[in-house]
Amino acid sequence: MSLLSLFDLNLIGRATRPALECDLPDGSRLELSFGDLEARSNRLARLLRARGLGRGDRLGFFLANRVEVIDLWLAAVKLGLVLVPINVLYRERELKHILADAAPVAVVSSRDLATLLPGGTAIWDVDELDTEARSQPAAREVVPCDATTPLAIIYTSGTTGASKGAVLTHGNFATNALALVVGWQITPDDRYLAVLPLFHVHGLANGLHCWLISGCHMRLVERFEQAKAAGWFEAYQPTLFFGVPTIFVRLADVPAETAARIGGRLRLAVSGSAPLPAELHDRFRRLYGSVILERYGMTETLMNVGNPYAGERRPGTVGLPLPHVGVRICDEAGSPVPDGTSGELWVQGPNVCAGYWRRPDATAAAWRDGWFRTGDLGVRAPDGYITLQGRRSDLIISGGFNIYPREIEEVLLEQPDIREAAVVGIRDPVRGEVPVAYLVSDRALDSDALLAALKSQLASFKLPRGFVRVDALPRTALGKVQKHLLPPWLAPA
Ligand code: MLC
Ligand code: AMP
Repeated sequence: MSLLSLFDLNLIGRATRPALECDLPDGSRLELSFGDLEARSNRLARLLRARGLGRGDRLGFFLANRVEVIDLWLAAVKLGLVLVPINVLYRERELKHILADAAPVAVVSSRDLATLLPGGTAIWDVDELDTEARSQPAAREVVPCDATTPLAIIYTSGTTGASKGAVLTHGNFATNALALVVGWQITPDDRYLAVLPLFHVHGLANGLHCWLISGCHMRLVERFEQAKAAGWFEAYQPTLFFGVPTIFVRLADVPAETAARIGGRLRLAVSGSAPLPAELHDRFRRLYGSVILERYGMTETLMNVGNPYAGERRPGTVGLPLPHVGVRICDEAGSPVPDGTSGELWVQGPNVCAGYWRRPDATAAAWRDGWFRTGDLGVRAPDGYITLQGRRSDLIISGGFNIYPREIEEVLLEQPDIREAAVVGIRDPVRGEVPVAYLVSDRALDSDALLAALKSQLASFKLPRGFVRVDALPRTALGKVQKHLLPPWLAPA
């Protein structure tokens, strides 16, 4: 059964069933059945074919959450296209890199975002596509695909400062979502409130695919907004909710009575993409009466490990490997370590991507004997529960978005008078971590000028919370910066 056959259980099998609701920019509410989604995506697929796209062609999208992303996704599944989702917070430097690397035929974008795309990009306006597609026939045309057919190239932060595209196949997405639909007992009666962005795998591979395969109902919002969240929960009464820890920090501010009402309907709240503090796990349980299920995934592997649906959801741990995922914890030499000993998590399974796009060197470095080296450090308890303990690299995760310090350091080093730069993550009660920059400079630092320079090039979540001038960066005898020896960050009073 292909990925499309799984979607067809609902697109065709439950065509008249309400599938989706979302708000339109004019304030009206759009409600669609699975049959409507089938017809919309067939029309779009025909239009994309008429524009010359076929199996294996790459098409970018630079869009906030909206129904057209779903149309595009379904059309790509039907035509064998390879979509390149792009984070809408990315700016010049990130966009130039992704577009040069993936070289998509075009990028589908909206009027407000398209202006951010580098000059020379072939941009297809999402509203124009939508209007043009309406005159296409609604009957389906399908290019057969199998588990090995690529469906997306998704960019993830690279240790070299430039991100790499993970090539994810129909089979990767199918196995991941099947395990979750069964493992989390998602049924057509569920109601899923979708707030995570569809340009990253948490919202896409878990959220969107669980919805399409289970046939539950989804309310899609453009993005999570703290001020509106309680109202969405109260009005929609979701049974399913997936978030990152920052979202759960925000939800912990909801008045207790409201939270208890929301929690009474909520069957499953899932957190992932960054560590969930045990204290927040506890606070959410007390407020909402719902025990968060924490899970661990990556762009390259989709979801790997999760706390059980039935059974103990142990705070501070990411739980147990999914049924199709092999997990080894290895020492530096690549030998498995005994339980209770820290090591690097290696994973294997049909969820692991096909490799990095046009990066045989990076692919060779990340795979060993059929295992994917995650770069995450962790330890397994004798009963199998895995606790993540950090990363081999100095990756920073802020609000569930990844930041490689090197990327910020490179831009800082391009600024006048900056001779050396080291960016580190510091703890933040809301975002988990935020970056701070330590700089060796010939003159006093002009924070505003530095921020302005960074802002034009990088996503806003990468902007340092502060700049600290130091005389020199601490280095080893071989010249490697020892970030742990930098002076502690003291927030301005
Ligand atoms: C945040 N912003 C967004 C946005 N999220 N803009 C557009 N779309 C989004 N989804 C912008 C805001 O406009 C603002 O910009 C800034 O970010 C901070 O916003 P905020 O309102 O203060 O947000 P906050 O309450 O702090 O919440 C932020 C957040 C966001 C939690 C909503 O960080 C988020 O959506 N995180 C999810 C990341 C995610 O999906 N990760 C999964 C990766 S996959 P400005 O310019 O005003 O600063 C993965 C693998 C796996 O990791 O499986 O786990
Ligand atoms: P990304 O590259 O955006 O896919 O991010 C993947 C990374 O997020 C993983 O390699 C982990 O470091 C981190 N991550 C995901 N889930 C968790 C979690 N539950 N706890 C801690 N870190 C996590």
